[in-house]
Amino acid sequence: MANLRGLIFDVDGTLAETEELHRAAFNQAFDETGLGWHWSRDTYRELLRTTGGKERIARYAGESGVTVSDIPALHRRKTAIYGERIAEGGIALRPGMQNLIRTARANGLLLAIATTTTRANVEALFTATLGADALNWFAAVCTANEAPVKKPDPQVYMLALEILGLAPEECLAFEDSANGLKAAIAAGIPTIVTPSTYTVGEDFAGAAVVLESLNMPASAPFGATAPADYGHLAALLLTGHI
Ligand code: XBP
Ligand code: MG
Repeated sequence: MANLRGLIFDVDGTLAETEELHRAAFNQAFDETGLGWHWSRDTYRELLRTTGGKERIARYAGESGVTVSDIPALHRRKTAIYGERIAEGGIALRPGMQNLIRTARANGLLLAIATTTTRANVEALFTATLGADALNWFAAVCTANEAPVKKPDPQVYMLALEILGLAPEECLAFEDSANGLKAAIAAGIPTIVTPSTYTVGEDFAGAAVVLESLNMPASAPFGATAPADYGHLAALLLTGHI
């Protein structure tokens, strides 16, 4: 891959395995509001095909024949619960992610976030993992707040490219889901997929590469020759396979 200048990251499932916390937050919000809904893992796996929490609630309400009077308020409560649970700790970035972000930054690559989740959730995750300041390392932080049309629509990726001022072929996207991959591909961005617990087995046709995880030591230099033990990603990047 020539002229790599930017890395664009999805959040849920890619930076961290957050979906079980999202599911717990949805369920607690449903309890508190007396809806009596409980989303099991199997139900949630199916519901994840609908990206965005508000959209997911609306779909489930529709399929259940229930009218929810104020979905935005219910979703705000879910977001508050999620933030509290993230702040409790216990969530780490996926293997290799910290090193990739730090190494890319040290080597002058631009960083961006392109996610369908709510901005407050991204801030909570960064504060609990890389530190509150780390979001400032990202030249573009594009979330549901800035790009309301959710993946697989490419809106959020197009916005990230616009803010970065880069062409899609100068970037790599990191995704965990088929919907996310479709969005990145539609924006023209080569995409590395690391499937997450909820997305294993989805169709990742069109990905530049599918890796079980990223696993790269902090010392791996972009732009230099990669010793074999620098890990999958660095090796693929530096040997021109992606
Ligand atoms: C994953 C999602 C999100 C979360 C819930 O987004 O679909 O909707 O499940 O977040 P991504 P909200 O992988 O693009 O980060 O409730 O804030 O919508
Ligand atoms: Mg994701």
